[in-house]
Amino acid sequence: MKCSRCKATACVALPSHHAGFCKDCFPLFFTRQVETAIRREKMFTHDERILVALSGGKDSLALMLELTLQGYDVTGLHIDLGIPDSSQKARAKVEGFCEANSLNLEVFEMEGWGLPIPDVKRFATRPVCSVCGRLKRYHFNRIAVEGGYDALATGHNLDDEVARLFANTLRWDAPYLSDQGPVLPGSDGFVRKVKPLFRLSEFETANYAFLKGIEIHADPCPYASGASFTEHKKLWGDLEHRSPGQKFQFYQGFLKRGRQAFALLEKETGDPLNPCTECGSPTNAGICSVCRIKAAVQEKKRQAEAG
Ligand code: Q46
Ligand code: ZN
Repeated sequence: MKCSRCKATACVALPSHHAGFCKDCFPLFFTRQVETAIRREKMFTHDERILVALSGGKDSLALMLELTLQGYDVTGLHIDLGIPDSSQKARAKVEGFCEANSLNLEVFEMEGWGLPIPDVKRFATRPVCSVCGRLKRYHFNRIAVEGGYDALATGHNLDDEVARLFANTLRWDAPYLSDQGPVLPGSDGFVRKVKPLFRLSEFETANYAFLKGIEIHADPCPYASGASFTEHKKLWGDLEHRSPGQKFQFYQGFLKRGRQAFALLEKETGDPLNPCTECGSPTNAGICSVCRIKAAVQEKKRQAEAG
């Protein structure tokens, strides 16, 4: 196969685009996709300050590098979850990457905040991943708001978005369906959230990271259950193989025709938000769910230690 751009030997085949690219032209394709996403969805401008959530995986590091190369004002944010071995390794990859590329980085430690994820696993009543995910989103938002950033960018790719959309659709989960998309506008207490990689598949970001020589943290989290999202991704991999371009069409179709209907539905039922009396984050209860989870886990830990 020949490169669609320069006719050299292609190393990345992209059936959904009826194209293939060599190692020099593929990053240009990647750049164009990110540029298109930012422009069409009006994600942010070169005058704005962007906080980029960095887990250490291929997507977040690829995103950070690409936004830097495009001249955006970016700062990385890594949350150290405090999971033995795994968190040290992820953090080392993020720190090494930012140092090598002279990028600004903030690190937030869950242990220092009083709730390392191993405590959540041991003492929370709900599955560790659902609490961990909530805590991460809470801190990403809080740190972005407190730091006066204009937007929070995450490395979600097309496969992540399609798997999530599919799961939400299977449950007809209206609140989640009304909120899903590449841009979530900011509002009181909430920073604007953007996903500049939403046009690119996991395969494409992996190739970009590889061709750019990014060293990634590839080990799965020891607490990951995998379950439904991974299954959905496999299913979609099959569909995409049979009918290239299907994933993107499904997602774009939702954005153009589905999302609005759910947004209208939710507008009428959404509860008003007030600042949490403990931490100041927006909530529709007096004390936000994160402050309640934190207090409950710490209390259970105290009881366990007291014997
Ligand atoms: S949610 Fe669950 Fe992840 Fe948190 S506990 Fe690990 S697997 S890190 S994306
Ligand atoms: Zn709170």
